[in-house]
Amino acid sequence: TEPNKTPVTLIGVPLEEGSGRRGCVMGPTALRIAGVDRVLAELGFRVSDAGDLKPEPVEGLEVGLPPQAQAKNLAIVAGFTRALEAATHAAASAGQLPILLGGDHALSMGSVSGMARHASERGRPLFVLWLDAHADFNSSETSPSGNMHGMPVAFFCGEAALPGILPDDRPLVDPRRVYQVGIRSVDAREREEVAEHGVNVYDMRALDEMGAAAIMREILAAVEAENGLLHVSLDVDFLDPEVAPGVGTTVPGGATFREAHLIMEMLCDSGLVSSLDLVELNPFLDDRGKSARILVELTASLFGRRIFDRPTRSA
Ligand code: 5AB
Ligand code: MN
Ligand code: MN
Ligand code: MN
Repeated sequence: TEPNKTPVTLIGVPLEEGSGRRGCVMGPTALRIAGVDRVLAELGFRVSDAGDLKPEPVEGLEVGLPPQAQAKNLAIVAGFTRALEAATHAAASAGQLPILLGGDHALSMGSVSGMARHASERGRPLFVLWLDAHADFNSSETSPSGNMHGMPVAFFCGEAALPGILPDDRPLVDPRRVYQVGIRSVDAREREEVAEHGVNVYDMRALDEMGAAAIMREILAAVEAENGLLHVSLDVDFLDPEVAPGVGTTVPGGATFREAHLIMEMLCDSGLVSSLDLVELNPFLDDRGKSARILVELTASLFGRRIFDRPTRSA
């Protein structure tokens, strides 16, 4: 292991109750079998594995919801959110880089909130790079499904109408510091919320027209300009379903392997990434471990695996 590299902590999150179907509970195991710890160790990182979280549900929160609110499995998701907020914050505070092995995307309610607390303690702004087919900006009032994996961005921006899960005075993420790439499926009311709150959206058309490199240069420049920390949240459905079929919410027309790979390489070169979610992997729907392996490949690129060393070039 190399002493100058930030040690990595893996946190397994066997959560599937935020999604509408079974299977994501197997995600952490599939990612370990695909070798996520091994590739990081080969790249010279000290890797510790915190194992899988098994928090108790938090009952009784329904009473605080607005009328007509829908939030399925709120007690279970709330238990994970509290536990993950604490675990992610603790790892980052101890000088480690947390990697959340999901688990459905509701887990980002906790991981990003924990990083927001960490960043605010350091006096630095937290930026979020959201790689996803979906904006995940529904609230308990706007969600068409009630599935909480469609709400995490609204939650950590303080807009999900889900009181009582975390303290009211918790540090939030400014939606203008959220950058979404790969978006191609947004609900009607969610679209209005995203625009109203100033979330930066690079949808699939932007990815086609600008290319991944130009998009990443803009995002990384914004993070650098404010000396921010950058949390990366990678939803499997960011990728095209032909690349990564192991996900419950496939949307055609997603990112290619090469686009995703370039994004990871540019993130690595930036040195700005503070934390990572690998989410929505559903091994039950996967094709012989293909999607788990691709997530591990992308993680390796994000942490420095490269084909050839190249001279550092200015952006
Ligand atoms: B994912 C939908 N917008 O809220 C909803 O996979 C889908 O974490 C959410 O991005 C997809 O139910 C959540 C229709
Ligand atoms: Mn998502
Ligand atoms: Mn998605
Ligand atoms: Mn609003």
